[in-house]
Amino acid sequence: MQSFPKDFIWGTATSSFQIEGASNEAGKGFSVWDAFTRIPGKVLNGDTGDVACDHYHRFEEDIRLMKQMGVKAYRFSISWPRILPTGTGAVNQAGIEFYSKLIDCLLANDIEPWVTLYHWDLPLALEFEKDGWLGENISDIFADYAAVCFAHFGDRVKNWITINESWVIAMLSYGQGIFPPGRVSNIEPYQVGHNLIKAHAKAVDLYRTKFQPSQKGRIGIANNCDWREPLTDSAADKAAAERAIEFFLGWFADPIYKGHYPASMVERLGDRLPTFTEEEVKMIKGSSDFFGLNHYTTMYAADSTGLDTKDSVFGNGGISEDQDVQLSVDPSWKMTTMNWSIVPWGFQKLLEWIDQRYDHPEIIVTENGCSFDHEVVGGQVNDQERIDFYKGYLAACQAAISNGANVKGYFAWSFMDNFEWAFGYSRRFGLTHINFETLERTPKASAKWFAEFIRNNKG
Ligand code: PNW
Repeated sequence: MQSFPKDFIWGTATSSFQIEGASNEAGKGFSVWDAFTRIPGKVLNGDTGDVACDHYHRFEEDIRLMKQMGVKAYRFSISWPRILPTGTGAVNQAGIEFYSKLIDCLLANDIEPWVTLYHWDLPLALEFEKDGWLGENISDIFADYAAVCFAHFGDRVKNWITINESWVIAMLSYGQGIFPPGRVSNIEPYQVGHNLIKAHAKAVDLYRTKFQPSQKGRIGIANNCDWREPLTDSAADKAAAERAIEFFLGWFADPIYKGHYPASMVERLGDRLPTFTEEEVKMIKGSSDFFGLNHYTTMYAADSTGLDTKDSVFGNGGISEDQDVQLSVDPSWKMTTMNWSIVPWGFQKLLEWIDQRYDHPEIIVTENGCSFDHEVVGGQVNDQERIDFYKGYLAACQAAISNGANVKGYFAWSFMDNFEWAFGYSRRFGLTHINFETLERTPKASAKWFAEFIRNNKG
């Protein structure tokens, strides 16, 4: 494999609810995930985020391990209810102090903080009082919270990500109902998506006008997308695959890079798709300093016009009928324990698709990784499958760069095993193994491999 550019950003990523624990400590308010995990049947084995990886108390040890891994950057998220327990109003000083110490410790170890403002742990009070992401003023409320973070941490944080995976929030929380608030609708996801885009743009506008001139950082958003490969060479299947990616990534990236939703969505959704005012378009267009991408897998896409795909297991959130796309996988593709197929070439194609559609943006891969459930044996975790995954996906990333894609950074998901949402602790994405009973950390073979890879690619 060719080496990566010299200034390439190598990092690992996590999120607050998935690792911190201390869910009811030091003034923190509850989030929608604290509540959702209490509803019987929502999370596998009844797992909660009460302790998680106990990162809140062990962050220094974790940063030591990161340092050993040689990463130059660490992407983590701020828990909104740890900063503002009810979502608005008074600041919880202990929350500010926690993230302040975390940031200082990273910088002292030459690790650049990449901070996500929202990785799904909405303050519960906002769900009760303001209808969460469906609420009319939620985008302003989010921008106010963002400003608190810029004001307290922006002197040291130079890389901001507003929202993690708007698609997941819209589709899994309001389409399929498998994430909080657990709603099932084919209208609400589009309203929520609309509010998320406005929230992102308002936070960016505030950063650019009030903070960026003195703090001189960058701000963007992290969207997720799988690759969709046409099942056959037919024009109908090619159009279906394109449409599927537009409904996935174009939904959120087109407004930011082009100022409007994809035509395929406008045509198919009619008045279920809200519209932006001219003033909003001005604020939204150009509101990302880099293209954050989370990528995990690939599926085939076929045109399913006229077929009932509503109940398909591969439907997108139970509202796949909006797209008329039938998804499938090749049975020869190897799968992770999430049942996500390992298809490195899909990653290359997606990076090149983004490069072309959005006119050569700077791409930061804000998440890529896999779940395999290897345990500790004789003090070691031999996760060869994870090493093979990273080898394949990093080669694909390199190939996209060789073909001209402007990829500038890569964050492995995840630094350590953690709370994998509806799957609880039963899925392991980490480069570091966690024993969830003793909370002992053990770097996996993949962590050593990744460290070596970074070393060899420093140029
Ligand atoms: C992302 N899907 O979630 C998140 O950013 C992480 O918090 C999470 O741990 C990681 O990927 C692995 O799941 C996703 O259904 C959840 O397509 C679901 C989907 C995609 C990403």
